[in-house]
Amino acid sequence: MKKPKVIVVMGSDSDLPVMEEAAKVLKDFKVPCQVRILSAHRTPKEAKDLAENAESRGVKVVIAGAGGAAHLAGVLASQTTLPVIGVPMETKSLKGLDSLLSTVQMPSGIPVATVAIGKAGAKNAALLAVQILGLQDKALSSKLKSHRKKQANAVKLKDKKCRLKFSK
Ligand code: RP5
Repeated sequence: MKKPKVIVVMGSDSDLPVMEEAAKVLKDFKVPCQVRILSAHRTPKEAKDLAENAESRGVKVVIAGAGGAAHLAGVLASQTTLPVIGVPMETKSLKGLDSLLSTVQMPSGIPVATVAIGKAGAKNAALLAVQILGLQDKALSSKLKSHRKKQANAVKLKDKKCRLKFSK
């Protein structure tokens, strides 16, 4: 297995259906990643160790998803100077607003780049990681540019179909 450049961490296996969207995007871009289940509250020591050792292992970006009292991204960010991207999970009781606020409202000095709640956030977290890695990797950056073009072309096609349908 190649050395991971990105670590995708989540607070529970119940976060997996959302966080695997991040892993899928990284796989599509052929970015080696490691996926872990570690909790800021249930396995704090393991979470701390992971963040402390990530940089020396060659990791460049950490993506952390958690729900409810979502402290995982913040706790990891407190133990490393690598960029940490936080993904708030949607929750039953508060629809993810709890996760969003717990992840985004970091005190000054320890940033967490927080993305949207749920699957869109998980995908964007991975794309943001690719953008960060692309600063030092031209091939990856040009893959990202062609991904954007494909995405735009798909929307243009939908627009064309839509115009045709309603012009009849
Ligand atoms: C958080 O608590 C996890 O990230 C998860 O979103 C939430 C609920 O965890 P489970 O009770 O489903 O394990 O730490």
